[in-house]
Amino acid sequence: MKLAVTIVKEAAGQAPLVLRGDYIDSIQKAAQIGYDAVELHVPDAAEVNVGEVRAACEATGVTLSSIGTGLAHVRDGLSLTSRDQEVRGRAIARLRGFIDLGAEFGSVVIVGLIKGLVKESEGRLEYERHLTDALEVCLPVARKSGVMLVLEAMNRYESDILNTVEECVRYIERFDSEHLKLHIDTYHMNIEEDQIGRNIVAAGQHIGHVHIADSNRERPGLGHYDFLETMAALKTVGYRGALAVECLAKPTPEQAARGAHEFLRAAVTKNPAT
Ligand code: LER
Ligand code: MN
Repeated sequence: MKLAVTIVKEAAGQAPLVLRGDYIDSIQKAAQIGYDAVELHVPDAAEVNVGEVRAACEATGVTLSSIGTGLAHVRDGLSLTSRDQEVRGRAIARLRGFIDLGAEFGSVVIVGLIKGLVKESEGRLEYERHLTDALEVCLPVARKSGVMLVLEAMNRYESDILNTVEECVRYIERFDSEHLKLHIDTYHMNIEEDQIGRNIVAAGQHIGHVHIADSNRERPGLGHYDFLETMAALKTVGYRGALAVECLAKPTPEQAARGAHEFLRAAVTKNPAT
């Protein structure tokens, strides 16, 4: 299993994104620490200099496992389920841009906060209709580009829908597409799941991406989350994607990245088949 760390140019201090600043510096830092990959968070794919990022990846051997798209919602207010048709249209265009970027690097594209919230939509039924319509537009684009979209199960305090693994799997199954998978996040699962290991195993082949933070969203090792149980469950389902560290950048971004890497490397070693 590849270890990845989140990178972002600018984000709020409390955002659970680790290495901050210039992408090229962060890719180099991730490589120095020993990460196999980075997860790039950006509000708009058009803000990424593909040539520069590709050169940094080639020079360091670090790959771009995943693209985080939530900043399109946080910074620019875009939502696939907005009551405003024009906003939905811009969100879909933004997601298509992320798919094109994912195709350049073989990255999965996260559909997390860009989904929007029910309370910002016209209502639950309309929310589901708009989300389904948006995915029906984007999935053929993803298929053509060989990109996987991953729908993140997020806890109730951050999202008023699609909180549990089971709820997300039920929704994803409607599409019957190899290009739409489940994205789990240990921090969210710690809040929402009744039994984490069992529910990961039940989700099985649907799992397409994994975020890692401890129960308190600090780097793994600083809370009470049972990472060995999650690793064993991921091994059982044959998960081969990245474990991407998305945790608070404390006490400093570099210390969070180093500490998380050290902890996860040891956990993966205890669980050799991962
Ligand atoms: C937000 O809590 C989160 O987990 C992000 O991955 C959403 O894009
Ligand atoms: Mn997450």
